[in-house]
Amino acid sequence: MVQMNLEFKEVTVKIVCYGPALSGKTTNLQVLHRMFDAHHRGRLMSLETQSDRTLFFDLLPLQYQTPTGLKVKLKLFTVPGQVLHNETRKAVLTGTDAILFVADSQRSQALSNSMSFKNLKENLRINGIDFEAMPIVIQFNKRDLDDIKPVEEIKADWGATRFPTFMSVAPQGQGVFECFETVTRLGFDFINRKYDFYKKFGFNLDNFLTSIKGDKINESMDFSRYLVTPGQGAGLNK
Ligand SMILES: Nc1nc2c(ncn2[C@@H]2O[C@H](COP(=O)(O)OP(=O)(O)OP(=O)(O)O)[C@@H](O)[C@H]2O)c(=O)[nH]1
Ligand SMILES: [Mg+2]
Repeated sequence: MVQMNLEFKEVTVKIVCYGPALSGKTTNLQVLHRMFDAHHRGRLMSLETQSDRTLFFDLLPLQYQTPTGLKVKLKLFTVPGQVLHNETRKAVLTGTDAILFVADSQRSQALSNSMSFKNLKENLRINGIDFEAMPIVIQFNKRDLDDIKPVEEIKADWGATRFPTFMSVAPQGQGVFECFETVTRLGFDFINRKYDFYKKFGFNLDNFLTSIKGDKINESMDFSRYLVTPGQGAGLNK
């Protein structure tokens, strides 16, 4: 749930990267950290075990100020995907405004993907968050590997969903910013529908996105190449 502090003219939005173990959630944040404008990004905080597995979470904070003086903070979190860390996943999901679900495209990971998606639904329910209303973007990562599910098969498995769905190769940055931008648009638009946020606070989402983009992003962004399905009724402002 968005935190609005009118006294300090501050808004904090939270987006969580969810998904099965080793699907590439931490990699998404590492790549985004490199892509974002240095003036707007904070330090990427990662709490890992020795073998690079997320033990608690990663956090990438972004800060931006509107010309009217409103401070906008965007906090990007990852959850630990390993099954045993469910208590941490529940805790990280608290108060989330939108979710990027990072799935692993390898055939061998199909069951892990669907179990993780079920786990997401259950943990949202436990947190008292309405799954049906939650803005969600799906990323099928690891498209560079062998034995991945073809796009047509993924579409057939998942059916027509409301979730915009992208393909990615996270370490190469392919599809990463596109997912980030889409989930951010959905999250902010969702908050705006509830709080009339843009008008009340003089906030412009396009200006925000333009400001936080580093130079590299404009060169590499390619929605049509990575977007597989735009989702139904996603209400994208594009
Ligand atoms: N080939 C390939 N490897 C990837 C891709 N994305 C991530 N990886 C690799 O997969 C491994 C796991 O990536 P992480 O980003 O740590 O995965 P995670 O989802 O954060 O994993 P947990 O923290 O355990 O939940 C790392 O070795 C990454 O370099 C991809 O698109 N292609
Ligand atoms: Mg991780």
